[in-house]
Amino acid sequence: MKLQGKIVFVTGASAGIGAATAMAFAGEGAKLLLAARRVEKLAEIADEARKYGAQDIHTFALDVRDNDAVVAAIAALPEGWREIEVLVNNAGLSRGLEKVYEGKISDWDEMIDTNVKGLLYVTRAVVPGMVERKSGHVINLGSIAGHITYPNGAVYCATKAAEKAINDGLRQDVLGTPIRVTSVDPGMVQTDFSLVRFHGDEDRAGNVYKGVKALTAEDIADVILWAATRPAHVNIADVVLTPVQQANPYMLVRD
Ligand code: 8X3
Repeated sequence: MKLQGKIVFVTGASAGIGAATAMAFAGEGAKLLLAARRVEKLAEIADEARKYGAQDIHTFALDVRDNDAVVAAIAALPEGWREIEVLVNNAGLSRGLEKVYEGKISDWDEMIDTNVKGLLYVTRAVVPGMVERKSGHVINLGSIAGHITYPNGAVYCATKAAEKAINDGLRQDVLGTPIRVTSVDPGMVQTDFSLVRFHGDEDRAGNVYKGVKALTAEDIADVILWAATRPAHVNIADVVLTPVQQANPYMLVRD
């Protein structure tokens, strides 16, 4: 699939995997629809993506947890920006690392509302257009956490297990159309993921990556782009990737 001039919509595009994904598709000459809550960060990402070769860029503020805002944003897309070819459902986060019986309800709400409900809201708003146009590719960000649950991570793992079920279910539901559905499921990626998980505790977040050559946001963007650029008859269902030093959430070898 060639992406020159195609519209690629990335949620959570202001940092990390979302921002790296914007650069990867920019390099293919795509037209980028970039959304995130932080519009100032998004403006910086857009400037950078222009240098990478994006044909055009449209940014807008979006909190995927707000279905009314999602529906309104998609309905308000300007002329020339409505035919979304690739949707990268990247917006997501982890909050807290605690036993279920000690976890913070507000952390759970944030994770479930973003990783599960937000992903569903954006999918529900965008995929009907793909079905109508008989063209499109949904790429969801999963995690190894959706395959194996780890202690103190039950709720985050549950959101990623839900992502896996939604990814598989959507692929079944669009069967008979040319639409493709892919999940990209990383292990340890060095981004702000741990800083967000630990509510800004830099020491704790830094320790997560100590002695490990973790995956980078660019590694993940590379896989997303690879899935999107396979021939139109090829659907990559699921890609699981970890650093070489990590076998699964339990098994990690540090230097
Ligand atoms: C990120 C991977 O194992 O830290 O989703 O949850 S993990």
